[in-house]
Amino acid sequence: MARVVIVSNRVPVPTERGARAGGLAVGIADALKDGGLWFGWSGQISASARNPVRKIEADKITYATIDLNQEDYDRFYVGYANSTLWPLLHFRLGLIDFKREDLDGYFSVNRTFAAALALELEPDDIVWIHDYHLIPLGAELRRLGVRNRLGFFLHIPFVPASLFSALPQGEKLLRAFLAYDVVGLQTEEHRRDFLDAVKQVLGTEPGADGAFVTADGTSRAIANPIGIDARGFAAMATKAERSTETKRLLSSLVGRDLVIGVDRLDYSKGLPNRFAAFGKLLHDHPEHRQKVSYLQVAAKSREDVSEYQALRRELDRKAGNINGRYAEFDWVPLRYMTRPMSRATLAGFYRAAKVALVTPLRDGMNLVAKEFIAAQDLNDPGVLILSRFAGAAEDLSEALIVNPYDPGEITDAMHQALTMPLEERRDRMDRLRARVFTITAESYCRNFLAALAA
Ligand code: ADQ
Repeated sequence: MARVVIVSNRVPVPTERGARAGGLAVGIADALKDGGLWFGWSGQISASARNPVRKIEADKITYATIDLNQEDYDRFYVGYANSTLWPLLHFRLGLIDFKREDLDGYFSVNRTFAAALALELEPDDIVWIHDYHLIPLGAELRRLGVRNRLGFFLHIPFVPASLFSALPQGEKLLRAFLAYDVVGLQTEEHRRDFLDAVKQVLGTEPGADGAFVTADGTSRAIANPIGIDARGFAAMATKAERSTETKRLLSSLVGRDLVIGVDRLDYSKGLPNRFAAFGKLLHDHPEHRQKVSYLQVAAKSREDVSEYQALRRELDRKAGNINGRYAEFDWVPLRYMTRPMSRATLAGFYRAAKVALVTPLRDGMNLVAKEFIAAQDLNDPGVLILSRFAGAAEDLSEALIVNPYDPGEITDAMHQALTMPLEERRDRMDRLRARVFTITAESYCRNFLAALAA
């Protein structure tokens, strides 16, 4: 069987496994269950950057990483990837901070990755590249003569062609997708928008099956939603029910209902609107005062990007306002933390929660929604409130679906969830679980690799 090579910006080298927030690593690890190579940035910034590949072997997997230098990091990662592509592909044109030197840095780091990776490849390897940091990597590998099967998966949304056309030199980026044999997107909507952009910007007419002819052959765009290891997560949640952390949380609630939110601290996640919705719940429905506690875990992320610093100040202020207005000496309505938590601790907290708030303004998929579902106890399950703009909503229609741009909708859904009869909660959760246990990390990896091998 051909060796699988995974490429992602960050590599979860075993020593730091589980240490950081981010769904990508957990979802794609399954592709390497029979061993293989995982290649990418070490997460280190070193002066002598672009130094040779460093390798660590563990569980039949070779982890191969390279460092970036400060300038690479600023232009490629902070600049183009996170200050141009991330806001663009989350429909936030106003937050784009485009610089030509960032674009150059982005392509240059992709060339460096390609040069280092090409030396590691064997002729039969199947290469699967992940996410928006590395879109041009396939084309750079082809330029070096690499003939292997090359696949790419975009973890974040794609935008309609009219939005995409705002990207300076967008044609150059879009053309880079054509080097791949398979381009994977999270949902049918993202796939349609991608094919539409290919057609409008490049004038290449895709076939009904998502195939389009390129200079090097044929590419195909597929929708392949990512999932989680639902069984594993459910088992972790059941075990965590008896953990010290869950016990401490429950005793601090003294019988109150728990509303939970878990996100990276990111403007795509819709946190200010969520806080506003909770404030409105306490205002409009005084019967919930002192009866619920909302725990928001918002792990700090991309602190070098100024937009994230501004968001953090905004949330600090909003959390202070809510607590200042509604807290009692023995009740804090909003518990807001920016420290990350271990997955096991979170699993226990999801199981303890009556309501989960997953209300991004845009999200490729959103794995927190799926983790919350997998963690529930069917005897007394919680209720998921889910934004219609999360990729997960395409499949999880039995959640309470809201438009997060209207905090009032989130408020109404919270009230409905907090007062929902057990029978209805069970019925909804039963159906949601069927989806989450069918579309898993395993099925996601299997489907993509099958499409790539075909
Ligand atoms: P993210 O934007 O990081 O991922 P998400 O899908 O929710 O978003 O994955 C987050 C992962 O990190 C989950 O496994 C979650 O448990 C963990 N996590 C989140 N917040 C945490 C916190 N505060 N503390 C500890 N752990 C935390 C991107 C895309 C998503 C897409 C994934 C995978 O933006 O849309 O679902 O990739 O494709």
